[in-house]
Amino acid sequence: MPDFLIGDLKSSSVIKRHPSNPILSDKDIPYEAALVFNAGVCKYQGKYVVVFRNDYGFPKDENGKNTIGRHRTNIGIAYSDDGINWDVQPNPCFDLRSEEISRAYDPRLTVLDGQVYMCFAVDTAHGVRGGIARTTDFDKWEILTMTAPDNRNMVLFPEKVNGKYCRLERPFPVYSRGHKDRFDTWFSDSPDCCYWGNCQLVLGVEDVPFANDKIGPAAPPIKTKEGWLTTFHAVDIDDNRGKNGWENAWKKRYTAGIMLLDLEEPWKVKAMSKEPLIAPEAEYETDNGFRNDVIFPGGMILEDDGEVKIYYGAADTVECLVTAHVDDLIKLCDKPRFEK
Ligand code: BMA
Repeated sequence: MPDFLIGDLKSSSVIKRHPSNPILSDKDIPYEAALVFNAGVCKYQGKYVVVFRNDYGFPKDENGKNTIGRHRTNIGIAYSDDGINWDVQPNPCFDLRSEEISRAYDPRLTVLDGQVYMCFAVDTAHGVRGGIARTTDFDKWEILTMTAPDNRNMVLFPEKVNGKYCRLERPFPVYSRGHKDRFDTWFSDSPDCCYWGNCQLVLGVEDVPFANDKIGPAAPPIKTKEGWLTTFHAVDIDDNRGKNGWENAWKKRYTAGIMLLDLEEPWKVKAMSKEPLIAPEAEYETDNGFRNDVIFPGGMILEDDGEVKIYYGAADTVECLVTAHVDDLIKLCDKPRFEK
């Protein structure tokens, strides 16, 4: 049992769930698909582009229904004119598998200097790694870097800061954090997107009042006058939770938080909200999913009129969208990092 329980959580009143939610699910995919979620989204050459995680090939029960068990993962791609209705391409666009690598997943997209960068997690025989690949056509990908294990949830900033590529990441130390999931959000930068250094702690799990387990980056940051505005995911455990979704006993809840990072020194939290931005409430977030009560943002787009679209995986099963005005999101960030 964690030291303390979090209790009920509500989403902020500044976000609106899109009436078309889920905006992408297995039914939209023209190849084998079961769980379509945790997508990265960007605007590139006049189109919205989504790359999404697709988990498929689950064992079936006697009625042909998917059951929990060994399965596979690939990354699919779709284009859109409005960010809501998607033209899903006939084949997946990224699938890393070898003796060493079992899958790549949880892609996040960033457009930087006219090219598209995709951060992704990789399960390997020797631990979880974070990778960054670059493309201009979503077909040929150049893998630029892979972290040492265990690390994932990497997101790249959309501009270099002081001439360096910048990223947020979530290494997961176990020995030194009491053999528990006490995981935090880190920053590093790089001259070439290959060699990374200047590692700095950004946000500790103890800084987030709605987490009692672990936190990590969510969607790549967007630039505002006030700072880099960015979401993060926060996890709380309650051992009283039991059967939940397909899982026999899923005791975690994933919410999304929001913070503003300094424009020049992006490892510094200028201000943050001490309340969740999105907490699981809608039926597609709380019921009938693979793992219910999971909100996992992977894409954030700032439109010219100030609307922010936040794309998130819901219940590890479908992809959803909330919108908010950028000024309202900035206003939510009203507390210093260390205030309880
Ligand atoms: C994390 C990752 C995410 C997933 C989340 C909730 O550890 O595996 O891909 O959405 O758990 O299951």
